[in-house]
Amino acid sequence: SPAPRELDLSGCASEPIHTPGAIQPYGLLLVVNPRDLLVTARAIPPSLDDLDDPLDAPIDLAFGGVLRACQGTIAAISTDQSVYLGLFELSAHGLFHGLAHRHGDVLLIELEMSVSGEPASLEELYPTIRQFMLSLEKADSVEELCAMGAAQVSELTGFDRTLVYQFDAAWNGAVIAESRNDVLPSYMDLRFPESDIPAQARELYRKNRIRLIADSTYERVPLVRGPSANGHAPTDLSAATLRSVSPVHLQYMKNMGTGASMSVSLVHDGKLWGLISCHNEAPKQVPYHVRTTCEFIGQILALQIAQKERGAKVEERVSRRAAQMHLLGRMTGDGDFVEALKRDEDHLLALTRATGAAIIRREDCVLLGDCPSEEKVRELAQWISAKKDGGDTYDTDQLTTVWAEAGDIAGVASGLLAISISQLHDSYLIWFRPEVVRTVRWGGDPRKEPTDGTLSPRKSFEIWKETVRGRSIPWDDIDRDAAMELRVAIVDIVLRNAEELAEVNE
Ligand code: BLA
Repeated sequence: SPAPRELDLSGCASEPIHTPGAIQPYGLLLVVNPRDLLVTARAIPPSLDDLDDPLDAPIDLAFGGVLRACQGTIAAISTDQSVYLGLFELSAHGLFHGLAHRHGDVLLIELEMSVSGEPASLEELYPTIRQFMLSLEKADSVEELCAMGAAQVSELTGFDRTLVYQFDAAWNGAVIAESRNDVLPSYMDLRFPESDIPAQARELYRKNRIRLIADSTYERVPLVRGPSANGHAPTDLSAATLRSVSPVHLQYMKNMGTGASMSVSLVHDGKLWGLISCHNEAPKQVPYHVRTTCEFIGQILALQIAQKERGAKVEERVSRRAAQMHLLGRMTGDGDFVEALKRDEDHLLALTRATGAAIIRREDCVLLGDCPSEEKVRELAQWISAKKDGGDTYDTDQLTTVWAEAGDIAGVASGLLAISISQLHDSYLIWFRPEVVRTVRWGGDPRKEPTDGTLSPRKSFEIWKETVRGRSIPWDDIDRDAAMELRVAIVDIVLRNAEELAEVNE
């Protein structure tokens, strides 16, 4: 299919990639009726076309009866189950891995070409898995875990570049770890828009945890149906290893100079967290047992990531609490809380992970770190006062879309988190966060990418920048809780000071 010249991304998520009606040519596929075990459709690549056509025959007769011995196993497969059938010899074509998947009323049987010199069994790879599990205990952070995962998959497979790709809350992604040789450029730290891996692809990858595109220039092998499949719905190839992939994605691969790619899903709590994504300049077929090992490594990694993230959240709350303690210490030691906060800018910003803060109290307007101008901040305080409807806090991660007067302050103040600090006057403490794009650098080497605006990582990066324009990193519950706790302390101190003052005046 031709390269899309203009990037109309609206259709991306509606391509039915689970029913491509074709396979990749590194094996063959039979579609079988689970009730009578008749072959209702088949896809056989030209390299294997001297084999007898099994269409509309019982599978025990296919290819000289190689599948006869496992007929019972095949018949017993329950729905949504995948089973490894073993190795099968197809006349002069050598050994093939047999895989069977049952989905609803359809059985898929794949015979995938083996690779010369490949590991003979999963047991052979077990020591590697064990070693990997042990080494993960030494990782201190999610990034370190991912770097170890990338290194391990790279060592097992020999891909030119192996990276870990993490999704954010809006399904944009970032490369957070990488292991590579010098054949392909580095993608470390690069950001990509949601549309690069559209929703239906993410949903498929959540369920089917690994996929291999062995040669991005392959000729798709059409699925041919016999008369018994006439009028049936298109065959769902979600579970098939050989599923032919989206032509849009194949174009993307060609544009970025990759001849082969493999990706392993990182899923936890039923959610796609990210991918281990591997690229090779030349075509590359990863042997079945090596792929299964990578899939296992992906599962171990995802579990460890989940555990680290939970730990990191606890640590984050502790560090906010420490900042809060510093601020409280100062405020109780100082007669005026504004003066106290002014003198501890670092902790005030660390409290909510902000880059700027403003305190507005009647005539006072104190600006700390990166803030809009005083005039703008005063206007903003008035807008917040009208906006928050009696609540004590207000926050947004896209000020320019909610406040028409925001003008050109998005750079320093795309995000704001405000607390009201007086019951009587419009007094506020407002924290600011900058536009996300400011916090990110483009680290890629554009040499190998087309400059005509067609699909490529560089183009994607441009699209990503558009999707996050005017947005900051969103505020989370840890930020909000820290802000609210400071508010309680301030109101308390102000109240106490007022009472003391009243006593003095009596
Ligand atoms: C699939 N897109 C993918 C996959 C990746 C990416 C990793 C999974 C398939 C694979 O393993 O190769 C994206 N690859 C990346 C990114 C990097 C990378 C971000 O190396 C960066 C390091 N893709 C587009 C656009 C569309 C699109 C604009 O860029 C929409 C029209 C579609 N991508 C698309 C589709 C799939 C896909 C449809 C699914 C392919 C399939 O499984 O059939």
